[in-house]
Amino acid sequence: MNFEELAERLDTAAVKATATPQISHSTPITLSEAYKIQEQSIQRRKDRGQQLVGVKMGFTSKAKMEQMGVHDLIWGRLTDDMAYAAGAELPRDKFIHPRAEPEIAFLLAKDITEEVTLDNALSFVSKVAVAIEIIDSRYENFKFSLEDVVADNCSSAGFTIGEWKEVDTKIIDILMSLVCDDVIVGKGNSNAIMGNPWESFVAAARISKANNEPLKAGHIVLAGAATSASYIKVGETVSAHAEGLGSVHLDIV
Ligand code: OOG
Ligand code: MG
Repeated sequence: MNFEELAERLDTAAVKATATPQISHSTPITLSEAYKIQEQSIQRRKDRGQQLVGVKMGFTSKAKMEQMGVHDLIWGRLTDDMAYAAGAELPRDKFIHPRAEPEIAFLLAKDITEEVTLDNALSFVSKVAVAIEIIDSRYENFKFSLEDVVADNCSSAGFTIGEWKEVDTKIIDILMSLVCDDVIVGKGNSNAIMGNPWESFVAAARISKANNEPLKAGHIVLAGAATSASYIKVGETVSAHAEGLGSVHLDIV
């Protein structure tokens, strides 16, 4: 099977909300081949008129790595059809087995044309916000290898972003939580994200540039969850809270 066929298989699984077997069970692929498959699956979305709106980082915290048994930083692409307005309804039947994560989002102030470091990172960002990421592995039982999940665009399926706050709003060492109805289902400290969530932004800038897809003004970066992810059910309201950033929710219908 060639990469285009694998990209089509994953894309179709997403469109039809039907799980597919792990690629690695039948076809050994390398990490760079997995990113190639990811790129081709995103190209299929672009061919349908969808647009790239940013990137998401994954496995930036121990909580996430331990939950999924994958121990390397990964990155995926966000397209405009994945975006939901804050407080919107999320139709459960568009997904296979969706999970939610509380995240921090960055909004790019300008195109990235030079090296980004912790010292200059703030100058590339206009706003920060709390966000919910909806992940929905296209693989059966939400199980995958590192290469599988990368090929599957890092399980990206949806996201919503809370009120954008000024870029100097504190995002280091803040409490973050995910609440389903009134139950706290996950909580952690933002520093669980690479010791400092800004490190995730720096990594996103470096990795996107290295892959010829440099971040542009208006793009969004999701830093990765500080907590493990939770399955979401019809009828629930899921909300993410981050100290000082406020909260955002989705109603699962
Ligand atoms: C992969 C995506 C990981 C994060 O925030 O770490 C991720 C997955 O767990 O399915 O989005
Ligand atoms: Mg995530």
